[in-house]
Amino acid sequence: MGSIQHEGGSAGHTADSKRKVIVAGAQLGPINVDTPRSEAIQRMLQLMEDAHKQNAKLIVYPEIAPVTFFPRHILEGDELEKYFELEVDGDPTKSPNIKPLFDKAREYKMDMYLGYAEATGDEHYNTSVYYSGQVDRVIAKYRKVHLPGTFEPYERKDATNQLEKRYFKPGNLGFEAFRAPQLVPEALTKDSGAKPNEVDTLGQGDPIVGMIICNDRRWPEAWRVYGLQGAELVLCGYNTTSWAPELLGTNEKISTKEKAKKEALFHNKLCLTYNSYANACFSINVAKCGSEDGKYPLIGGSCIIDCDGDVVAEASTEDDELVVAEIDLGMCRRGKEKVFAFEKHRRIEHYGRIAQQTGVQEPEFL
Ligand code: CDV
Repeated sequence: MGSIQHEGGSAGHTADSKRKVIVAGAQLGPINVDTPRSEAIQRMLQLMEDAHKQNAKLIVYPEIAPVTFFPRHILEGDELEKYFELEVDGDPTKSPNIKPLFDKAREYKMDMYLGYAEATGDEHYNTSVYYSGQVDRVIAKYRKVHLPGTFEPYERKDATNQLEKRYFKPGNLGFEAFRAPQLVPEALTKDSGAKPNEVDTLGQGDPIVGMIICNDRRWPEAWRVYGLQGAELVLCGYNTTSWAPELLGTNEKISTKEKAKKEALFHNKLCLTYNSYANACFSINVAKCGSEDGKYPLIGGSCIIDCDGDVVAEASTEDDELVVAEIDLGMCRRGKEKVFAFEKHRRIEHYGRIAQQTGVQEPEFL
């Protein structure tokens, strides 16, 4: 089944824009505990081939894409380590399991966001990298900052755990935007003598991109840090369970698995559409979904959102599925220069708490 193309959502075609690019989200269906890694990689390669046939220049995969969402299980030793990719010389393109993805992206000259569990000696992170197939180089790495769930497993034996705090360190690379070389034609570069941040060069360099992972998408702070760097495109892979009462809480509204899933899909779209709008950027958001091991439901809902918050394309299944759209990054200028002209309208003297305080401090009692 093909993905849903939304008519209301505009991929933003301005007649003369040079910032159009075809992009793809490669949603993955369930990957079970006993699914061989090579089989999952084969499925990912198939989606990349399909994206190439549709002239996509960028493909985005889910969080921890090539393996089952293992943080739901209690694991140690080799049983845990087997889910991680050990980087050779700090270079993910040489990491044996995921190397075929970089090789194929190089062949297709396709950029790629790849999420994987990263092992660097003693440290473990929930990581994504941005590889440029245009220039054959890893341009940026991001390590998930907001790790949900618990360190200790839940007491109830059949509860669904989310042990990300146990298995990963919080990301230490911040939210650093980067430019994706040659992703659009005729972008301004240093060689031309042009300088960024001048009125007549804004939004004309190589596309400005940011990466987040799953739970990060619920935190406007992450998006705003990218927005403040002029991000035109935010990339997000996710594994979002829809039924885990210990983790997500429960009430009348979400008393059944069906209702809980509906709410999880609603909150997914709410975060993605609002934050894309409020930072005047496009976003490509990609799920690993369906029922892993036949009993752990993950939502689908992979989608491409434009800088007005409209859904441009959306997955229609909970299986391997490509979501494709041509987007026009030139469209971001309106939001960035009008309603969200940060330099004119933000009032940072009132935002101190955001960066100085973690938890809630309620006012004094009356
Ligand atoms: N992998 C995740 O980060 N999942 C979380 C949980 C809380 C469902 C999410 O925010 O989607």
